[in-house]
Amino acid sequence: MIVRVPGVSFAPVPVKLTIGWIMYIMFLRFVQNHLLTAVPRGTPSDGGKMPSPMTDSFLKRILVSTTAFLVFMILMAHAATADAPLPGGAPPNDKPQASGVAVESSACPSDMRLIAGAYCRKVEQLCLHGSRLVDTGKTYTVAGVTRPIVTGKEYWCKNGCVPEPMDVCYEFVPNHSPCVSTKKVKGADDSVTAVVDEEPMRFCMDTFEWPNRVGELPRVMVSWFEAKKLCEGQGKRLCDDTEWTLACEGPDRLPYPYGWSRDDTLCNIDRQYLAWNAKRLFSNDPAVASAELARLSQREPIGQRRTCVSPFGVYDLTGNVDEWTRNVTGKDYPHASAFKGGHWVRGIRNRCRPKTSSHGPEFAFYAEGFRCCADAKPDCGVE
Ligand SMILES: [Ca+2]
Repeated sequence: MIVRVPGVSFAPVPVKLTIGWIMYIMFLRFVQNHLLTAVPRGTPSDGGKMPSPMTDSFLKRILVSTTAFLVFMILMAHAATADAPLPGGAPPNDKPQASGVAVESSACPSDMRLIAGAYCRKVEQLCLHGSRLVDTGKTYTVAGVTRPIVTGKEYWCKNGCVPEPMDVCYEFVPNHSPCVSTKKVKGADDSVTAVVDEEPMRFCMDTFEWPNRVGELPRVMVSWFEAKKLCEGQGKRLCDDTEWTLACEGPDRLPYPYGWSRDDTLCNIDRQYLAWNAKRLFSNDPAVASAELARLSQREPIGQRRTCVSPFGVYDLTGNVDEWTRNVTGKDYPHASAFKGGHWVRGIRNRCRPKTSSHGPEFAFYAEGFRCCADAKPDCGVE
């Protein structure tokens, strides 16, 4: 990890070189105009005694030139090293956050991120390859190689989460996620025009899964009702599924928070399914239930995986634990509750767009958790 000191920025190397040269030339000019000309020279009035070239003026020129050269070399050395990575370099998978997106703001509490942007109702994302492919009959050319464009029908964990080949897209057409027109506007002349359906949003989201404290395990076995109550106890609320999507995909509407291709090294996803025992998991004996939960759990402590971060700086949105949201896009049908992001088991959604709304708000399970959102403070023009 490269440590940056807040408030301190370093100019690019070419700028530093230019500054170094300018300072060097200015320094020489200064020496020439003020120091060297001030050196007393011998005149006939002083008896015609000229200073020796090896003593006064000449030695001072040598001294000044050497000093200026050393200053120049110091500046060049700084230019060459200021942007170099720290010894050892960045650790594997330590992906920097997307640039140009404000992730810290006085509009939100310190443990939340500001999410500000436009949520698109429907996007077009084309899957290049995944499991259970459906050929669209179209082709796509990358680096001179033409390949068929296929789409993947999304499958979620079925039949009691029996592991089976899931329909997962591993690679999307990069940089292709246009907002598709879904709304029609009727004109004065009764003409109908399709318009892009975008909704501006500005809100705060917990940086991590609940309890949003680094080092602790994210909470599971919590119903939608309980999650809602816990958020409200902190003056927050559950996130809408639309808010969750925007926080995950960022302004570029990425399929995954980290990019266009699925990567099981960046987030806690695609781990092996373990058969669960209902009697033990829901036992009235807390010790038995706790032991079964511990056996099943493959969740990671909060803040451990620095690579699973969205363009807005929110962590572990896809994977680790599935997250309760308000089912806004489904207009509370069939339930007011919806899961977003998927959990650690192989083949689960783990993308920004899909949701699961088939579980009612009483549902609580071993890989299901939540995080909270809140309204942002008014924008005063300073963030
Ligand atoms: Ca998650």
